[in-house]
Amino acid sequence: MISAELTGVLAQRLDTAQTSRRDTPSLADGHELDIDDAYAVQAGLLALRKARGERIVGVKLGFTSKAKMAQMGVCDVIVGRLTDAMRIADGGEVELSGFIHPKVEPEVAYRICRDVDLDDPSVDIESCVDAMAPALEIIDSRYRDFRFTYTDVVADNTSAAGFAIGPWRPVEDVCDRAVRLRAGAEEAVGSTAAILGDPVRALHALLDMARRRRIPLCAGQVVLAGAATAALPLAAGLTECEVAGLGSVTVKGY
Ligand code: 0L1
Ligand code: MG
Repeated sequence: MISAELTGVLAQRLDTAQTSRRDTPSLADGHELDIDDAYAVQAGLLALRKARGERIVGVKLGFTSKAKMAQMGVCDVIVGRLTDAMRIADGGEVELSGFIHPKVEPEVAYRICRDVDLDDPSVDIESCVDAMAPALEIIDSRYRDFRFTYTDVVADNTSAAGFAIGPWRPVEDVCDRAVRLRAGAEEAVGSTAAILGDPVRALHALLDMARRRRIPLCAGQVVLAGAATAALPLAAGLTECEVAGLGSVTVKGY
């Protein structure tokens, strides 16, 4: 376990990388972090954002596909936090120079409608969400050349950098819906089944992680359930995520 002082130093290093748009080497080059250390650095990073006036508006899950878990050699999802500064309006503009090397993922979002009591063993997480929507997540690893370890990415708030949510609609079963991501000239197609087999499982995985990591889940917050395809580079021009039956959400890079 690393010291509180080093936790603060590493959080500051990642925060500076994000705010200056200059990448940083893997924390694993020189430091041995375990997963608890990594979440502590993430908390330090969030504290720095809050000190600048940002508000937590949601949570996100990462490594929700078998392919990504296998690539990272892990069998657990990771969780990060979304702030109001990361929010982009549906159809809104995104300045590419505000990031280091941004990529975009097509996702499904849920809206939490009541505070979740993490200590209530009988809590029904599915009844704590009242709406869902197609979503885009912008990820922007702060690590040089995308070279990072499992603990690195957790410390880096799971690469969270931006998100846009399409029109909310009532929650329905979307276990295997076609998903299309267009990002400039590139396109990726997939299925919501890539998100833990069914995006609703992301809610249960989130509850488990929130209990283990004491992450509050509050009414009004957004949950990004995970990516339905591999990420594409965020490019100038139109980026669109379309989920069959749910609709679409766009942003415009410039
Ligand atoms: O799936 C996710 O949202 C986590 C992304 C973290 C890894 C990356 O930056 O590629
Ligand atoms: Mg994601």
